[in-house]
Amino acid sequence: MVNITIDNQKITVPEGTTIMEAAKELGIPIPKLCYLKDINEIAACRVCVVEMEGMDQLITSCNNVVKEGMVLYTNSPKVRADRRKTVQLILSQHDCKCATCVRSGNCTLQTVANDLNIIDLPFKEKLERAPWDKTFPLIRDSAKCVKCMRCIQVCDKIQDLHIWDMSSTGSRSTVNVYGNRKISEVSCSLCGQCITHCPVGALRERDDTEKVWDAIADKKKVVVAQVAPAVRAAWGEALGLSREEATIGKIMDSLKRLGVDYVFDTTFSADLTIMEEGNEFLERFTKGELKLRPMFTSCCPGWIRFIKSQYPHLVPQLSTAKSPQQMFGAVMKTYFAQSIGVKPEDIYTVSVMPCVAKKGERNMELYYGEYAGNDIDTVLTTRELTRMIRSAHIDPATLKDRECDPLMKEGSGAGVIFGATGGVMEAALRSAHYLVTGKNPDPDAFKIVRSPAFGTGVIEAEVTIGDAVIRAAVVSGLGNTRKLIEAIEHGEVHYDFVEVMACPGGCVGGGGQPIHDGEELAHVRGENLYFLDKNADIRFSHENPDVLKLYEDFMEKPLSHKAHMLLHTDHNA
Ligand code: HC0
Ligand code: SF4
Repeated sequence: MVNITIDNQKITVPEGTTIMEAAKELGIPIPKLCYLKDINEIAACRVCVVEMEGMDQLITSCNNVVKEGMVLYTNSPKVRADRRKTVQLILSQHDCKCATCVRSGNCTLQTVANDLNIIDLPFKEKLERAPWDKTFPLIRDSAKCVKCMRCIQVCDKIQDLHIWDMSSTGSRSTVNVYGNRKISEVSCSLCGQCITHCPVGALRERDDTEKVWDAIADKKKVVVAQVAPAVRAAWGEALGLSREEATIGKIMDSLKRLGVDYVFDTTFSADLTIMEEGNEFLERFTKGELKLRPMFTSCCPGWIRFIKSQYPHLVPQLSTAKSPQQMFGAVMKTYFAQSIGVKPEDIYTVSVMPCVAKKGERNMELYYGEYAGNDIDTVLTTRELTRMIRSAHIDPATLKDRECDPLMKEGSGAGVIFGATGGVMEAALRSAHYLVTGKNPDPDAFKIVRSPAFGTGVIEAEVTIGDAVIRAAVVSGLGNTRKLIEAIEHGEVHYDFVEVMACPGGCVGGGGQPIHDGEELAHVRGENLYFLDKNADIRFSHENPDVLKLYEDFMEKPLSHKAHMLLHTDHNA
């Protein structure tokens, strides 16, 4: 143990503790901009400097560890002057148009500057303006980049994709797509983890809210929305609602108040996905198509982009099932459109997702007799939904619980847990058990595939269903995924069915979710989804009455010709 003094308070902490961590234990939050535990500990911003007795130079507190007898000051005149100057210099290279920034009110630089009471900028403004393709789902504004390197480190260390890099040297050094390429030319998975780890507004999703406002205003369009499982676990964070208050029913109410005509829950089509993908798996499994083992899940578009660019030879091993988002779009423009007597082209489908990659996935084409457009017309992230609610001046406290519209009203608890890593696998195993044995298992029989630490590694399970043993694996985060695939390729591990989600912890930790700088909330949000599943009336996808009715009245049966046309896709195309 090490004894030190910080701001005249004594504390004893274990060896190896950083000064910043020791101060935090004393209730002294040292301001920081670039630091991210275990990811970015490079002390690039120097905002976290402290003064050490007996030393002239200030030291950074995020990457220096305590030494016996240290006497430190976190807020001395020297520290304050230095920190102010550092932040003023950063601000001189940052486009400070806070009123038009998506991160205003949720920006670490803004908070640090406000806390230091900086109201004048003595340095000349020097902004970097690099071109960017504004049609791409991920937008970078170079004039806002503070060169903290978090995007580079998250993409390197967590996602193992290396999209971002430093370019130029010295005072001109900056961040850009590696090799100064265009973002659309490189293998960006669109997971959006760089966005959720950016401390400012330099990275964001393409804003598509105006497209939805236009569709709502268009009298010819029937606007039909769906809301993904993981959105319910996070949307209230940005609106000051507690987890208990922020129900899915209130999202439905808010969408209706925005002017959306019909509202649905993606858990309906998550159940539909289980019917298609579960049957597809059992077919591949029992036919013993060894070269197609393992079968990989196909619902995460970040993962689909990853496998296509990094391991194209494995693409045939993907399930052909479309994701729940896409399946729902196809069902809305056919079965649902027919039921309300509207042509597919007059249906405008909107999805609210925790995800940036879904904005790319939405382009999937829909054929219904002839080409009928895209399954989905516009994808909004959870953050965009909360911005629409705010811009419509809806007071969140006035929202009421509202049910989904008829025909596709129900969703099971199995569909809800899709939003957390392991959820798709667990839902699939619950229904596979029924399909094979004709009996329901205990709904929690397969909870072994839940991740105890949400996205820190691979979960493996051997599950017995009837006479068969299924070797399952669940992974989230693309760095973890790469390791798993290498192990599969080298014959070190053998699986029948593998679930992959690009974002650590699954969609609950998605790149479109509300941002809490430096705080990873996938775990808390995931627990929320498991709580909802535990308390759901229906816990098996194959018991969703609206899904069964869809098969009876329209889709015939899982894997029917119609189901193949509308609910499956060729990933090689
Ligand atoms: Fe997900 Fe999904 S679980 S990918 O993370 O499968 O985005 O929440 O909507 O489509 O259901 C995201 C979340 C979905 C889809 C579902 C799947
Ligand atoms: Fe999108 Fe979810 Fe995949 Fe992340 S894990 S890329 S949020 S679908």
